[in-house]
Amino acid sequence: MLTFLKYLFSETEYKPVLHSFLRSSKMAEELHENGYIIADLLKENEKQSLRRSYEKHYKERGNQDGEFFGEFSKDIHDEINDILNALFNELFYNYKSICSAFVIKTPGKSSRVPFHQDSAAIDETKYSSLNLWIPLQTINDENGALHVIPKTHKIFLPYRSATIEPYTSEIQDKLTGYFKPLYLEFGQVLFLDSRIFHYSPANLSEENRAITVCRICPSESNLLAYYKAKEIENAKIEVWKCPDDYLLIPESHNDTIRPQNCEFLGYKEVNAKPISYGKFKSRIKKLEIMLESNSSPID
Ligand SMILES: O=C(O)CCC(=O)C(=O)O
Repeated sequence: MLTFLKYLFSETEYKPVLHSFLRSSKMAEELHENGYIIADLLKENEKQSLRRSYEKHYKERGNQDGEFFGEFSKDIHDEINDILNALFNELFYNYKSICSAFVIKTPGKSSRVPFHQDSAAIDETKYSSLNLWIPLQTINDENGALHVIPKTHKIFLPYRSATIEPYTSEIQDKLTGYFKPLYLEFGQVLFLDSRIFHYSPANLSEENRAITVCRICPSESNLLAYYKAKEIENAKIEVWKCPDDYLLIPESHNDTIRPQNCEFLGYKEVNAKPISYGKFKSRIKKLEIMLESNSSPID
């Protein structure tokens, strides 16, 4: 009964956990505070090797209107991790790299990536994961710069997936004027807590925009997938434990179906309703998040 009442009425305010696997406590604190860091860390030969690897693995799809998609495979993952092995060891300890891939925006309007927070891949009540985002050419206003609202990684529900209504669905239209574009040079490294509110406009340049993306987690965390059945009214969130190479296999790419070849761990009885605009405003005040407007101020 108590659990049921808690489920109906409570709205837990989750707090991000420090990224435990970063060797530099200064970096961990900066990431924890702002949700991202940009750093110059790669040697010229590492940048060029990533670019060559992308060119080798990229397969033209021929969509004239543009597209955003990933080139994923175990081979690509291993090749990227070989190139970045020295960097990973310099930056991380007690970590695992669960998916390294290339993501590509081909020129055209349909390459836009809408406002979202990434799906959760681990238990975020205990751990935080990190994305490295490394552009393989300069990022500018034309080719689809990643846009973020700094510090918004602190406003999240740990249970995020394609089948769970986004926590931000009621507020995102009101936040369009607060995004900051991140302009990176070829081979700079963006450390991203991908709970941060983010989107990227379409690539309207003439060339593909290609990125190396690596997802890093604490070594002791289990790779998880959350699933909510559409066909069941008030369905509970199912928790599935996935093999560590799950994101590298084709089965994982359809995240609108129940996870395949994973172990069912149980249900989460939580209030997974989207955050209201009123609640969002009181949360940012409490967290001292200053939204920097590039259009009209928040009312
Ligand atoms: O690369 C981009 O522009 C957007 C990436 C992104 O939002 C994602 O992969 O979740």
